[in-house]
Amino acid sequence: MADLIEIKVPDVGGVASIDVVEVLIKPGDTVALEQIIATLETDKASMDLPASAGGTIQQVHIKPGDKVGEGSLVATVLVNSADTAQVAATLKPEQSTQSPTTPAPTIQEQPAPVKTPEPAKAAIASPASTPVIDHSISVTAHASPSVRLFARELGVDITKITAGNGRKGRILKDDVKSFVKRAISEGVTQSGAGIPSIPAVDFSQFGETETLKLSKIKRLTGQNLSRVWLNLPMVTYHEEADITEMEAFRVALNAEKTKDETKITGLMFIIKALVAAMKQFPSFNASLSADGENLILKKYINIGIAVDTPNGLVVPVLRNVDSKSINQLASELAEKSDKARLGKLMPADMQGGCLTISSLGGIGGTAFTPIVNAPEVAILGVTRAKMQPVWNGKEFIPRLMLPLDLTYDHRVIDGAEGARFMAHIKQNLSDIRRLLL
Ligand code: CAO
Repeated sequence: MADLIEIKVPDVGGVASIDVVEVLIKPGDTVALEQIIATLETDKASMDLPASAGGTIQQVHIKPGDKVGEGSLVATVLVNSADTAQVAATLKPEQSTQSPTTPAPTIQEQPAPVKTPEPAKAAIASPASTPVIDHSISVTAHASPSVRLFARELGVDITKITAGNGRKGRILKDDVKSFVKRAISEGVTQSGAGIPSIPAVDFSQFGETETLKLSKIKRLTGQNLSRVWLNLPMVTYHEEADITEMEAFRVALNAEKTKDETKITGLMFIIKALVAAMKQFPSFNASLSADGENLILKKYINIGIAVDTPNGLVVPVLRNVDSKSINQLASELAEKSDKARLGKLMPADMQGGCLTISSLGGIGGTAFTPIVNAPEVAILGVTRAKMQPVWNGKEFIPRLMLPLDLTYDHRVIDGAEGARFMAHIKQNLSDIRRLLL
């Protein structure tokens, strides 16, 4: 059984002429009771018109630009009369349903009786009432309550949308969608994604200043880091590896080298230990698919190395690291970091990384929290090794301890897995013979 119900403009405080700003339904649409179906506007207020009945829209009687008044027909909707929950509670009893014994005519056979429930009240947003709806929204943003709600749900600060495509610059749902699309394609900037921007300050009022243009690398890195920071739930786990023996071996190896040969730094052993751990824990050599539904496991191992250059940070990638010797890795990194510092890296040199190492060990530090180079799922930070007294069960002995920091994407890596991964790296660095196993 089905009834045709008319949805009409309710009493909006005796205003005779109301502009139709936006119509959100078309014939064939299914609407729920109280779903917003149109936006109306008077000189003083804008309002969302909710459906006073839920069902399938048969006809829409208004269009943007029309003028309507109380009682104007907005739409007719076919309601399953058994479903009383789909008609506004204020529906008068005599208008409600047919006798249950009367077979319901199908639409093809005979037009259904037209019933008019008392329309649900329109949600009105006048400038005065706006702050009550959302304290964070400026009263100057020209948008209906449903568009404001839509913007809030997407985390968009509607005041950042400067001009809408609706009448008199009104912000429409499509304007909010376009704003979000733009923010995504441009990368998340300080003022995007609803995050309050940092206010501009005229520093010259406090003293002399000089303005330097950021390098392209710095600007792009900044955008990428902000995007990662906002998208990834990151955890950083700290560990220390005893590299006393490894360091002695490294020094001995370097002593054998001629002055033209590339010296080996501890980083080469760290790369090797990292690769061994990635083989043991494949979820670290993976990326989440863009929809977040799947983990893409990689069967190759390329490691990105963050290199500090005068123009900013770049990350050249060492390829197929698992099949290269320590000496090969040392020469390749020396070549790539030289190229990086001369600004000669090609885009291909920086693509295809599986995991990144950021080593500040040559500079100093005790710990830091590097940011994952997404879509990779983790990054290994390294700071300066130092001699420390370590308790061996009987006495304190001097050991060279290397601080390690692993930041991981917690959507992919669990805390325990992160800790095991680091334990594996620590064990291999503490006894590099294990890397042969
Ligand atoms: N502890 C103690 N000493 C260390 C060390 C550590 N963890 N790491 C490096 N060193 C020593 C090296 O042995 C070397 O000593 P010698 O000159 O006596 O041989 C010296 O520090 C300089 O090493 P290096 O930095 O030139 O070489 P590397 O292989 O360790 O690192 C590279 C190469 C490219 C990673 C590095 O030069 C670099 O650019 N680091 C900065 C990366 C960065 O900016 N990260 C921050 C990114 S934000 O996340």
